[in-house]
Order: sequence, then structure tokens, then C-alpha cells
Amino acid sequence: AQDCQVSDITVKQDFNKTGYQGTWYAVAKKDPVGLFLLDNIVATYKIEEDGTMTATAQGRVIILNNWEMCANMFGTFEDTEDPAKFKMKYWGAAAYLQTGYDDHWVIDTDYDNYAIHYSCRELDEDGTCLDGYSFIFSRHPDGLRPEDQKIVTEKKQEICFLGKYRRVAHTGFCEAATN
Ligand code: DAO
Repeated sequence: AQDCQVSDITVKQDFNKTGYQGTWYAVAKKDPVGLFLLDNIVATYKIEEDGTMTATAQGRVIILNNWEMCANMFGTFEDTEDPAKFKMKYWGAAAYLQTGYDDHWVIDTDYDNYAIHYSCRELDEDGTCLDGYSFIFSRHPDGLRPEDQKIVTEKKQEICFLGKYRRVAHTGFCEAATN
């Protein structure tokens, strides 16, 4: 997909959502226009009894331009014909948090250490992504293992987001009991 066509992006083959369950720490993020989650981003995925995937996520946000808080977010996932491509409906625990309906693709994962998420919100006329975001997730709060970094760098390039990520810090901001 080196012409950066979103339709050419390959995702995880035979994605196993059961194996994807549990906690993932965002270690890097490519932001969309009007970014929302800043840092301390942790997502926990779960398969419900009816087989649908759901997630909760936390992260530090700044609302109303200057109010810093920890956002508690919820997502439900609709399956598509590709097992690694979902549509995600998301909303916040509080009404003033963001809501939306985004693509949620799993580009690659080994289930135990790393995962590369991708979402294109808006396609450009030429088929490239005009506005998208991506999380690099690790099962380990302190980051990716050195042996996973090469794979992750290759995948960042394949989705045409190489050089567009920033590190996501984990400072404990969202570990307090309440907001
Ligand atoms: O942070 O700029 C951004 C876009 C991310 C919006 C999605 C937040 C809610 C996600 C909940 C489920 C798991 C990833």
C-alpha cells in the first residue's frame, strides 16, 4: 500500500477477538484533526456473552480548552465481513465528552505484546486518508519490547503514518479513584 490507498491497507489475518481481550496500554498515537485523548490512554477490550466486542478506555483530556480530566470512554463494535475491521460506536461517561462512530481496524497484533490500531475518519478524493488516527498498543505499561519495534515501524509505514506518531506518556494521571 505504498501509494497510501486506504482500500489497499492490509489488516490482521484471521483476527481472533477473544485473544485480543484485556488491557492494552497506548504507547504511541497518531492524532486525528481535533485530537481528544492526550496521554495515559489505556483500553480494555471484552467479548460479551452474545459475541460482540466492547471496550472501555481511559485517557487524559482537556475539555472546554482548559479543563484537564481523566475521560472514561465506552465503545461497542460492529462486526464487518473482515474479522479485523470493525465499526466502533463510542461515547463518554459524561455528556460533555466526545461521541462518534469510527472505523476500528486491527492492522497487526501478536495478542500477547503489541497491537497496531488504525482508523481513517475521512477519505481524500484520491483514496488516501485525509483525517485518521492510530494507536500503538502494548500489553506492557512500560512500552514495546525491542523485538516488536521493527514490526511496528514497518506497519506504521504501510499505513502511511510513519513519522506522524507521538509518544503517549503514562504518569498515573488516570489511576486516581475519581475524576
Ligand atoms: O483521541 O483523538 C482521539 C480519537 C479517539 C477517539 C476514540 C475514543 C474512545 C475509544 C473507546 C474504545 C477503545 C479504543
